[in-house]
Amino acid sequence: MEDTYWDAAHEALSRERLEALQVDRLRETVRRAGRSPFYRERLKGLRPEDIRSLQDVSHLPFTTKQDLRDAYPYGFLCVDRDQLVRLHVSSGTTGQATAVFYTRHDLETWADLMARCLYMTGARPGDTFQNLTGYGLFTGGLGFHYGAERLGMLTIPSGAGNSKRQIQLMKDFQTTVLHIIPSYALRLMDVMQELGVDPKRDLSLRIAYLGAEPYSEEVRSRVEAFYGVKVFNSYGLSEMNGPGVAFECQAQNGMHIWEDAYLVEVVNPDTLEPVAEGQMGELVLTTLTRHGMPLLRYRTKDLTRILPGDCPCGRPHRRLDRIQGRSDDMFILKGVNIFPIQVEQVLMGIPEVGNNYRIVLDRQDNVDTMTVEVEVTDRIFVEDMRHLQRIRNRITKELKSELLVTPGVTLVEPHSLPKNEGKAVRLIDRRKM
Ligand code: ADP
Ligand code: K
Ligand code: ZN
Repeated sequence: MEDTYWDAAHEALSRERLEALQVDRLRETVRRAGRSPFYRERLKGLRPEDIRSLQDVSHLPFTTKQDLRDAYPYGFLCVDRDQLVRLHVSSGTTGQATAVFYTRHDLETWADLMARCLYMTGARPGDTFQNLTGYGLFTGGLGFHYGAERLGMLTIPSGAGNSKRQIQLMKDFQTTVLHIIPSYALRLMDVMQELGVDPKRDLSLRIAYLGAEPYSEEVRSRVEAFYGVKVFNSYGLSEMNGPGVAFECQAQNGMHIWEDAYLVEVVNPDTLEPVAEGQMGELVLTTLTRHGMPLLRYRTKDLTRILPGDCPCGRPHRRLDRIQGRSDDMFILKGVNIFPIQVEQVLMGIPEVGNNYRIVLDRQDNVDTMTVEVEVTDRIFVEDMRHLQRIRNRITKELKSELLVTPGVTLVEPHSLPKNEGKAVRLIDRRKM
């Protein structure tokens, strides 16, 4: 028991006790939220005592990213300014930034949630943890950092980039656990191959946490096979602290969302009504333990579903399926709805495909076109035209059967597509330019 759980009181309780705790915490959250200018206005008339069951969450207002922008910077604050010890600003992948504030209590509970995630995957004191994500305003850096220290791992705050030094650090300190965003994990793979480093032979890695952007099961397989690690999916967003919202356990089958800290809803993004159990929809989250800036029914725009059934690990916290993307990532081509992740899934399942690709949308003579630019692996002779033609045909055929439209496919040499610091830019939409 002690060895299985970081926080048995919150990880190993019954579903009934968990839900009772949620109701208490929801009531307390409504009380706290009512102190902010934003919710004082939105909650008018609704009293904390009106929350008697989990169903009563339906009486609460939704909160959107736009609400956070409009109330920037302090409109959501529920405590005096002197109670705050940290702020993060969302990286603003899709528009103007928003701020999130933390009290000391909020940082403590966040670090504890993170430690819980890492411990669940088998990380222990004695492990060396290398954090290869950006520090600074991106919550992935400091979020994992404090969780790893809380657990008691030797923590290397190496940050993103500088791949040669990363590899050197892994060697010198026998790094066993990594946190890395998926696109960088793929890129670092190329660098290691160029340098003749074989992680299974030369390094001591055993666990890698991948998250912060959508990636497919095929990328997980590639990373696991190359680095010789188990990959655990990690989900979070700045508005909900950052990482540590949902995390995979050793069953590696969906991410337990910590329901003692977050109240989960999955809704139809058009009607905002709850979807049927197990159906895909927009994830909506309410913070249950936050003091500085509680958020009620925050619309994440992330599309996922609750996986049906219990997890073999026995935790009562329900599991989220892999995030398919944000509703704003979806694009429409010739009337067909497409998520970039569908393209990735096809590409990464084909062995001759390298570790980088991008999708270019354009408009020619008023017709929308889609071209997928694909790096081939080092192992392909780029002079072998017939082989290349076969690969191209296979990619085209598999994409067509997945997407139901036929994209153009351009094969390019290894390492020739632009690389990004931070999250990958996989979709270039020139139709509106
Ligand atoms: P920004 O919104 O500016 O990108 P965040 O760092 O808060 O800043 O990003 C959170 C978002 O990242 C989530 O809402 C989700 O879209 C994406 N994300 C985080 N973790 C994952 C994951 N494991 N799989 C897919 N997408 C993820
Ligand atoms: K992110
Ligand atoms: Zn589990």
